[in-house]
Amino acid sequence: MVSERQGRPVGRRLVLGMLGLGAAGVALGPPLQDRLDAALSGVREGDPTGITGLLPGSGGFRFYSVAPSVPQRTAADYRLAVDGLVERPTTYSLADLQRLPRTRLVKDVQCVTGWRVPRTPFTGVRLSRLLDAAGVRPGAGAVRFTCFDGVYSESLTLEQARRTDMLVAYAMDDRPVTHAHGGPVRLYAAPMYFYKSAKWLSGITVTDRVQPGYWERYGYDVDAWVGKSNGRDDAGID
Ligand SMILES: Nc1nc2c(c(=O)[nH]1)N[C@H]1C(S)=C(S)[C@@H](COP(=O)(O)O)O[C@H]1N2
Ligand SMILES: [Mo]
Repeated sequence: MVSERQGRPVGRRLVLGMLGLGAAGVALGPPLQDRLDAALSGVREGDPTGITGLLPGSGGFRFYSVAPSVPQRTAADYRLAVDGLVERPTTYSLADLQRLPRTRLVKDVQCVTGWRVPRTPFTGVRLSRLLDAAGVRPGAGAVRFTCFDGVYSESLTLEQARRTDMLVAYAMDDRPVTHAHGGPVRLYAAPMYFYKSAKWLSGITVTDRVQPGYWERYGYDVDAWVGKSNGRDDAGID
């Protein structure tokens, strides 16, 4: 279905990760197994990080979801909770987020499997601002992201999360983030492979240490720096 002409071979460590995926599936029982099978149908198309589709007019983006269906959240009913090891747990509406100082970044989006979309603007609030507003408590070391698809999760170290190029984004391509792209609000972890950019973001929880995210349990690097991780340093990614 999806042509992989621009794809690159899946790296050795990713293949090892996929083997782990099969073994984990056996141990975890049928419902998850179904989802893993669905995800693995993506692998057969050369892409291990989810179900992919290339929609007409998608501008080169693929749409990924490890969940079979995802509820819609409107601008009116969307909520983002910031909690965990913080002084002031806070819940934001979309309007609350949009009232905060905004940051627009324009960089290439890059999936770990090799596809890339050049110069894609994302606009939102710096993650560091939300962390500072909540007041991170001593002893915290990481941030965990949860999603209203009920399945996906991601994580960053606190140091990574405080970088100025980590956004809680409500616009992509200078338009509201669409449902297919994880709207109304998704994470945009600009310096990392796109699997870090959790879609349908519903929770930001400050934790003591990193809890590996969805794909990271199956072999992906937690520290997903573009060009420096997932065994692809010498794979020719430019
Ligand atoms: N909630 C959620 N976030 C997710 C994923 C997912 O399956 N579920 N897939 C990740 C992967 S592997 C990629 S490449 C990007 C894809 O974003 P897009 O669908 O907007 O292209 O989202 C990331 N965030
Ligand atoms: Mo991905």
